[in-house]
Amino acid sequence: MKKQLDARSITTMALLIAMMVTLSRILGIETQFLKVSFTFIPEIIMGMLFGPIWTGIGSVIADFIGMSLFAKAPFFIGFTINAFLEGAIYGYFFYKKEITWKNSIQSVLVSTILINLILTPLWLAMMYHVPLNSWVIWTPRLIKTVIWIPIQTAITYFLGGVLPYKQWIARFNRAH
Ligand code: FOL
Repeated sequence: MKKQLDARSITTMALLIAMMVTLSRILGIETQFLKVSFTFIPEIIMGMLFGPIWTGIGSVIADFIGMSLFAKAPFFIGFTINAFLEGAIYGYFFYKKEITWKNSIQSVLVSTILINLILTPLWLAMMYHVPLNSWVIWTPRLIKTVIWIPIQTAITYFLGGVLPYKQWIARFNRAH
């Protein structure tokens, strides 16, 4: 029984990682200084099912696979740290939890502030040797942030309505 569950977990992780790679590298928009994608959707699902540590690890694996298959820029470790933290954030807010407006908004605000407004500007300044207050870092980023916060919050909350998380939680309780 335990073995079977592990096999299913690995298969589910692999599928979600493949979705992350596809959404971020093929269906995502990437410029030198900004990325826009729906990668957070499989990350939230992974977060609900597997928790912060495994979602962090899964996101790092997706970053490695995506960079080795579709690199458009040299590898930079800062974005691997982003991947881990972003996965961990969704795991923290959604592991075995119901998705509500409250945790949807919280997860979007924490990831936006920490990842998009603090760490990514630092990584971009380091990677491209531009000053941290440079307009190329902030102008597109602030525009995206204002537009993206309501979009990401609404999609996150909507996911809570379509995903059968009650069945998943019941399954956890039966398995443990
Ligand atoms: N190195 C690694 N390890 N992974 C990458 O995806 C990567 N990508 C680039 C260079 N080195 C990499 C290409 N350049 C953003 C913009 C350009 C860019 C990398 C990142 C960026 O602005 N990212 C997001 C948030 C962070 C994220 O999702 O990782 C953003 O705030 O828009």
